[in-house]
Amino acid sequence: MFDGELIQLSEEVEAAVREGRAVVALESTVISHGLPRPQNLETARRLEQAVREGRAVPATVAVLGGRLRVGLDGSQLERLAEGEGVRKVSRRDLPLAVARGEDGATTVAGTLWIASRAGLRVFATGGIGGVHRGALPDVSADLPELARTPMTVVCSGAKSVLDLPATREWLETHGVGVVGYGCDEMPAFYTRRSGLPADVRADTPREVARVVRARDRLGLEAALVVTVPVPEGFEVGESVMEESLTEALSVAASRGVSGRELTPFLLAHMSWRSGGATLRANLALLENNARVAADIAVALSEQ
Ligand code: PSU
Ligand code: MN
Repeated sequence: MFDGELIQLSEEVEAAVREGRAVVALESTVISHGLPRPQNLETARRLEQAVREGRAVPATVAVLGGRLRVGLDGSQLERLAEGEGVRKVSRRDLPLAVARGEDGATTVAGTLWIASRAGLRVFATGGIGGVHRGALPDVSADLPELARTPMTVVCSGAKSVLDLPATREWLETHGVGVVGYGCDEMPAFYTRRSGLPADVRADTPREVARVVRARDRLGLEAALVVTVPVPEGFEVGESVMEESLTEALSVAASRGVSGRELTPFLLAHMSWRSGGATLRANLALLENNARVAADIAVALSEQ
């Protein structure tokens, strides 16, 4: 049985959950491991601000000193952005970080686990993990966690570094619905299109809220993934995308980068190789997704 004592909600988040107000969970791996300094701390603050501008309460999730935290203050965000000794915490890492009293930045999987137990229903991130390319079936723990957590996850699809068709099939097999928010295709993170269909299109927060309520009434436990394309003007050009991705994948393979290191390595290498184009896209889509998530959380709290 889950020991609720392990989770600590900030006062603001606790009050909002208790009163049924709109709350948006935010992950912290992107702060500690996904973005370079100083953009990481600036982004963490900007995402919280974007959620507030949408009239929802931001709840960044992390592990601090072995305690599961939902809703962080400024100095806690700084501690994560420093990154020193911060573990990347996916589902399997939760007991390790708790047992050792460590600091940990939660992935989509880790955040889903904690946020759902804190009573949160909407979560904004950049891109979910998925099935990696290559012979080894490296499948992110994000996927099985999505299959068993009834959360609404707003993202820009799965990163183009992944095997997108395989990731899309995985979601379908495991009952995770994909909504195209203002689009018919699943976006591919840095680019607006993937050639892979969403299950349904929604153009307003209310339409998304209707699907979420139906899912809940049916008692289905899987997440609903709401995919939002990177804002126009920040999309990464096709040739830049192809070149930086091909190189990142081959450098990762030649250096034997794998496991938890792989995703951060690919993102950093592509940003360097693209002259920052992928980083600019990443920042733009993160902020945009936080805004959309706030709108959906508000629509959900209105009934
Ligand atoms: N997308 C990003 N930046 C990130 C990640 C995703 O733009 O830093 C992180 C998320 O936290 C996601 C994790 O949950 O990468 C997936 O890592 P892995 O493939 O090791 O499960
Ligand atoms: Mn992996």
